[in-house]
Amino acid sequence: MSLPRLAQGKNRGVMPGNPACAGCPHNIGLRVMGRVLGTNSILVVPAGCTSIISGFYPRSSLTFPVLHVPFASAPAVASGVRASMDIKGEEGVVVVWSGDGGAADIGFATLSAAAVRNEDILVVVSDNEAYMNTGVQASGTTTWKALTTTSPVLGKSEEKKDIALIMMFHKAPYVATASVAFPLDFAEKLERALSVKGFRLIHLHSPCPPGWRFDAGKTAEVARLAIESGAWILWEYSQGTFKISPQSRPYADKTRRKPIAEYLKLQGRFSHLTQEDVAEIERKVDENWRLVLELERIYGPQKP
Ligand SMILES: Cc1ncc(C[n+]2csc(CCOP(=O)(O)OP(=O)(O)O)c2C)c(N)n1
Ligand SMILES: [Mg+2]
Repeated sequence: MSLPRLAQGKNRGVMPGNPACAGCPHNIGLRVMGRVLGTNSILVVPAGCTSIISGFYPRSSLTFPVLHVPFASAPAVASGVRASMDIKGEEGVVVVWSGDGGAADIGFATLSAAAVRNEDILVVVSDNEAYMNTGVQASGTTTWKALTTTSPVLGKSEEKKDIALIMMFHKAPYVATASVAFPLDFAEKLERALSVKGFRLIHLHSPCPPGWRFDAGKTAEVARLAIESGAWILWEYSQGTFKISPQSRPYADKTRRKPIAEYLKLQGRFSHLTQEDVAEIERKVDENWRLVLELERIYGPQKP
């Protein structure tokens, strides 16, 4: 991907002065997406913070044409938009821009069905690990032990659902993880997704200052620490081949990872953790790495 293309159009994606909270990760993701996708795309947005960020009709802070749709329907609506564009012979990319609640929980049935039908759509799940727009309720992707307004006092008792791996095992043509701390990696993955036909999904890690309770100036720092501690792993599965991304590769070696406590201690949602909890989270990180390395062994460029 060429840098000049990324640099074009300063306010592509989302314009300044919109109603997002300070430090909002969705804003970062939308901006990167706007620069890569350009004007030849349409966004289908289920209910979530982005419905608010886009503003009230007839104004819009988003530079894409946007369809605001009921929560559970976004991938189904996108499939219909794609079909109608194909009938009319119209070019362009149909993108579902969804929160984690919209994709992994409430809209999961239509997401799974669109993947099974191999619809020619791109889904970006901006995962802030809770239902933020309605006041930080736990979602399927909220991390174990995180405090939310619907979790027990000691934090969420269930595990984080891995929506990217679930979609990979739909045998979708393109599935990747990304992070708002690495906009160029996200941009390159968007570009590669655009070169593939069929169902594509990018799971974007999006730390949320008010929801995770950290300083609004630290969004990128928290996202970066997630990578450096190994808690979030960047990888790409394209047309049957699985690869760990270069930004995450060093952290396959456990000794190079930052202590998970450095990532957790910046976030108020983990302020109640005991040392045993932190050790257990570290163990889960190790386990996840073993899984991802095994996936690369089986589905990697040098398949057995
Ligand atoms: C069927 C339905 N249930 C609940 C709601 C209320 N609601 C609107 S936005 C939202 C939270 C969305 O969470 P997520 O998809 O994670 O996006 P985020 O706000 O975190 O960006 C909820 C529960 C709704 N609009 N429709
Ligand atoms: Mg969310």
